[in-house]
Amino acid sequence: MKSLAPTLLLLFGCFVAPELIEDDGGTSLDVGLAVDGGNSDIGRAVDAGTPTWLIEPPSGTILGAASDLEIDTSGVQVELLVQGLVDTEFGFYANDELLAAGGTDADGRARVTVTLLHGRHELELRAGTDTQSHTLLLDTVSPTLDVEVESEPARLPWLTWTDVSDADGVGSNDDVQVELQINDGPAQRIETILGNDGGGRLRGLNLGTHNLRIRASDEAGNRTEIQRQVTVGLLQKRVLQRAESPLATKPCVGDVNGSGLADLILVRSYALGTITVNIGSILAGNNGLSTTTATTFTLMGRNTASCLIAPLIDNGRNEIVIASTGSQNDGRFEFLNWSTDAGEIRTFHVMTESRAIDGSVGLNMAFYPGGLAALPGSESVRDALVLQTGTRFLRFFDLGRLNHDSPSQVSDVAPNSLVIQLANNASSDMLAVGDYTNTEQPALAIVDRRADEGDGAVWVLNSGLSSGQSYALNENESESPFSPTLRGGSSGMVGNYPRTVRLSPDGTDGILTTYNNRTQLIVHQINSEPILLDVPETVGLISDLSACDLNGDGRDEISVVGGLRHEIRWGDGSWTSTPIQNRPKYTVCTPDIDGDDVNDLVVATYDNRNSVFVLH
Ligand SMILES: [Ca+2]
Ligand SMILES: [Ca+2]
Ligand SMILES: [Ca+2]
Ligand SMILES: [Ca+2]
Repeated sequence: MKSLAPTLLLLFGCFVAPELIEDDGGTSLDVGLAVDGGNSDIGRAVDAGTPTWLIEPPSGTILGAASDLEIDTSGVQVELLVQGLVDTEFGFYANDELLAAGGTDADGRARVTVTLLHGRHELELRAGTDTQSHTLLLDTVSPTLDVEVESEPARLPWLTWTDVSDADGVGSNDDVQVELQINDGPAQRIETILGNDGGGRLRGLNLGTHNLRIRASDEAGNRTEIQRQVTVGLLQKRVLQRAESPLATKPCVGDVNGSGLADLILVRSYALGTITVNIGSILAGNNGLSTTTATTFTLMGRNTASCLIAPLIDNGRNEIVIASTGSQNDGRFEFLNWSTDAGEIRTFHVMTESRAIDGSVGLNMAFYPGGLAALPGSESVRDALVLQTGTRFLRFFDLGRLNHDSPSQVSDVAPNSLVIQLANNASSDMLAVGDYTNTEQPALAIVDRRADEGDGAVWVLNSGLSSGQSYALNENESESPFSPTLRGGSSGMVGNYPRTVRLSPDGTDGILTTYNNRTQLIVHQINSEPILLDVPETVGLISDLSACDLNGDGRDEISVVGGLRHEIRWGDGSWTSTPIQNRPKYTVCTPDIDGDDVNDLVVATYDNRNSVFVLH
């Protein structure tokens, strides 16, 4: 394509600002090609014995930047290809003024050039007694376009485009296509990316600054381009608390006060002489995290082991479950209904059975929707609260039990519950819930890195189990359905900190764990080869993982903390380190905590203030 735009500026002056013009060799409607090389024949129609002249480009054509036009300083030169009577002289006139003259050859063909300005041109071909009108529209004016973008760093920066018009008197005012190109990616129709409302939020961008080109093109190919930049950022806030003792458990998150925003629960342990006191605190989600002050509540158990937030009661919000050891080897699960007034926090609790095989609480708790089969006389599966009681047992606790007054017991006599014996001792985090089997029903993954003599195995349960039964996970193939669904196959292939991860928006969930002695990651998916993910060495030995979509594109980001620092793996596979480097310990993905409709991250450290940060 010839360099049209700069010459047009000479011809017509500054009809658009120079920085908005781009010459990038875009698509060209090459009107000159119709008879180039003499091979094609534009033909000669005969209508009732009257010769009709064929002219290219045809009458009504809109010519512009997309056409292969010859330009000089006196106007836009348009080459017309003519076919009619042989060896005949002709001329093109506008208002009786001769614009171009020529003569056809022995094949009846000729080429002439007319010089035109922007606008509609009613031409007339005169050849002997033949006359024929011919309209050409020349559009050298680019469309209008205005673009605004979010100026502050944001996770999903917004972009609006307005004033899209081509009201230049030639052709349609509205036939304008707007495209968006992000960095070096392909240009796409902006509506495909941001919808039809003239604005939207840019998804799938990693941390950092991104270059945007927004181009409006009219039907003649004239373009207006605007360049903008947006910056994707994570804001970091430190949670303010009255006390600074170490966290007793990994933080847990969920909307416990019904505000629609997730809340953050932290449990810390304090030594008072020989007594350990557990204090819970809540940072209520709030718009923009304008407050990061946490309020506290008291817990009864001795040593807190784990924390879970789940919809246990049908009240449109979540409850808090805290598992802790009690006195005399009794474990204890406390269920808290949050209230803004600490004195009105309603607490249920259940005890594990003293001196029995399942007498202590473990780390593992999970909310497993549909984990319990329907009771006789009912068709509804029931949601299960999965609690680790004892080193080798999981109990599916029936939530209806929460209507009973505490204390009650989690034991063999707990109504409508069931017990699963694990293949090995469970001394670490081993449960995850997700859509691993591509069914409507969420599945429970029990991830045991000790199974198969250290190769590791995963049991995936995806249908409700019957109340009152005892089950045992078995490593042998023959004992379906309680044999492993996935096996590591070699040492280190099934690791620690199992989490649910979705690597592509239309895939199924995978199970993410550490790999290779906690220095790398692996994703297991049923019926697929595992996917290895290299972790930057700067992380050190991995101490916790979480996964969720942080930039709104349906691909989960993975948050990794290790002995040395905190890094995020973006959905496209690139890594970004955050400023948190002082002994990061836990990382938790949380549903939106600050009101921007995007998931957020919590990172807790063992620094000298036991800091907890929210990255939002
Ligand atoms: Ca135009
Ligand atoms: Ca809330
Ligand atoms: Ca993502
Ligand atoms: Ca958010």
